[in-house]
Amino acid sequence: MSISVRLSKLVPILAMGAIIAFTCGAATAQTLATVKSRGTLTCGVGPGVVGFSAPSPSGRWTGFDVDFCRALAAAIFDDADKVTFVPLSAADRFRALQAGEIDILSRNSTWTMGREVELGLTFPVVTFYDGQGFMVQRARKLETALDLGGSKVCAQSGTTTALNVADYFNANGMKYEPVLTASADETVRAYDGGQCDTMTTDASALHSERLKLARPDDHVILPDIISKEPLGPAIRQGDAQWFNIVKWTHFAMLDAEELGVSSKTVDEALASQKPDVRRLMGRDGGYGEKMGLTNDWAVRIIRRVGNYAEVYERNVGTKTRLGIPRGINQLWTAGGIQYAPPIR
Ligand SMILES: N[C@@H](CCC(=O)N[C@@H](CS)C(=O)NCC(=O)O)C(=O)O
Repeated sequence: MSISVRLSKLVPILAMGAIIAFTCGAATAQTLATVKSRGTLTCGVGPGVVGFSAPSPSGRWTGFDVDFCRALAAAIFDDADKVTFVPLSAADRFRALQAGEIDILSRNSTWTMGREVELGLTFPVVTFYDGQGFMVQRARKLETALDLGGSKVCAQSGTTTALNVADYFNANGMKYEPVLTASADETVRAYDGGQCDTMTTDASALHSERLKLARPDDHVILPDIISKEPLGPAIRQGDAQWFNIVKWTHFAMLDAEELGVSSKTVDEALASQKPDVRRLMGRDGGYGEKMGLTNDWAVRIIRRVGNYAEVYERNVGTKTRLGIPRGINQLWTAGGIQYAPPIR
């Protein structure tokens, strides 16, 4: 067979491959266009962890994870209410994202390697650095989780929580009996009803779930943190534009805090001559349009939702019922590990 024959056979095959590659790329890289034409962002959230995502009695969703989707909607539509919240259980959340039922999952989900390489998902940023803790009855006067040997341990199925418990008890040569439940409310009921001696999940969620107990003050969260739980939004792989928008929404809120721009000072900031502030406000650089949004995308986020500190303090901070200190979620300039790359 001559080379020309081989090539002529190859060309249509290569062309077809290019078309398939192009259409596949296009088919998966459409999240922003889909959201814009639908007129609302579809956001998967936890069904009811106060401070992170919970509906108010009037049906309005609030919380730290909810606000991330509101920030995205603000960036896209200049309207933080253009979000349809879809409550999802721990076990169902990643399937819903894979199936395209939501545009983004913002549900206290831990970024793990398996969830990326096995599920085809990606976690663009860490919005809340957390770790797993234990809650016990105060009257037991326990000082450390190392005294929990022989416990019945309540945890939610479909989470990293259940896996970490096994690692922790096995590594420390302690016996335990897992009591796995399907929802946070069930876990709380089981613990409050005495079906287990300790309840475990992300420490932030323990602060929230403690409020659901009959007598919250009778329970303490032990100081031990047994895992790394970097929490953040998840999206499907293969949409670089959407990946950038999600990532930079978080970074804009961090950069705004670092530069002292808040929902209260955003109008002043629009007149600032500081180069960093001018780029954040979209007065220089034109990065918003290059990302598929408008150049004032960050202004919209800050005005409608706030900077990172505002979102944190409003939902989970020390002045809320959860009372979680900023801790490692402080900015890097204040001793924490929240660090945003520069907008430039
Ligand atoms: N960060 C862990 C745990 C996430 C999780 O689902 N935590 C439970 C414990 S509070 C929760 O949010 N449940 C909400 C619900 O079922 O209402 C993970 O990603 O697996």
